[in-house]
Amino acid sequence: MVGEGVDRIRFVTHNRHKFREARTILARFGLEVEWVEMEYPEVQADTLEEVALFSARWLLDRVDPPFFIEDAGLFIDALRGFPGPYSSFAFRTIGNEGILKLMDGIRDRGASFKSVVAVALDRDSEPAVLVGETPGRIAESIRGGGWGFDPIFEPLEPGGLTYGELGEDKNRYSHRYRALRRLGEWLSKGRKHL
Ligand code: ITT
Repeated sequence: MVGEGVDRIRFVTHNRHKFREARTILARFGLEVEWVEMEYPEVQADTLEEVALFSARWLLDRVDPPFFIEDAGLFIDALRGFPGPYSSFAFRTIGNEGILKLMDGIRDRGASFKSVVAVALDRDSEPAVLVGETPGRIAESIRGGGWGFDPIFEPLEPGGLTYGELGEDKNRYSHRYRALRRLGEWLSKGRKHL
């Protein structure tokens, strides 16, 4: 069955934090991850799924499968899902301080972090899409280290700590963990577990 027996897979990303997290998470499933540090075109679309699928199809002609890419986004309830698919732009422009300013005086701090992984196992089939989502809230202030939005996002579980404060434990609760767990289970046990 396609997918069974894969024990090594490429991750195409220019983000070394993402690569490190993916390597740690997928090692638990006996999968070795090879980093392909490469930029690729990203379409501007309303969903992360569309963005990830477009990029994976483009990469199929340029990178040897099996490989995956990942597109992530922070969706803030009170801002009607903003920045969502525009998270990269929002981080580069207004940053964590800007997000906290937008949330000034807003009591509903609900948010979720979403990860969409597009996996290409061979050249002849359409890439598969796996989604992971972690519900949480936007902290009142910047707390902890990490990268990106880590210091302002508090996952509901384990509660009270930002991704930045969780350190390595982020990889037990994160959106990336939830999406990649599905990839790990699939590749170690076969397509029926998708
Ligand atoms: P790629 O090369 O894989 O596309 P990227 O850095 O462009 O990497 P994304 O578009 O997936 O990453 O992420 C959108 C934004 O969300 C970006 O600014 C990231 O810094 C941030 N982000 C994504 N995952 C995160 C995480 O686990 N913790 C904190 N911030 C994260």
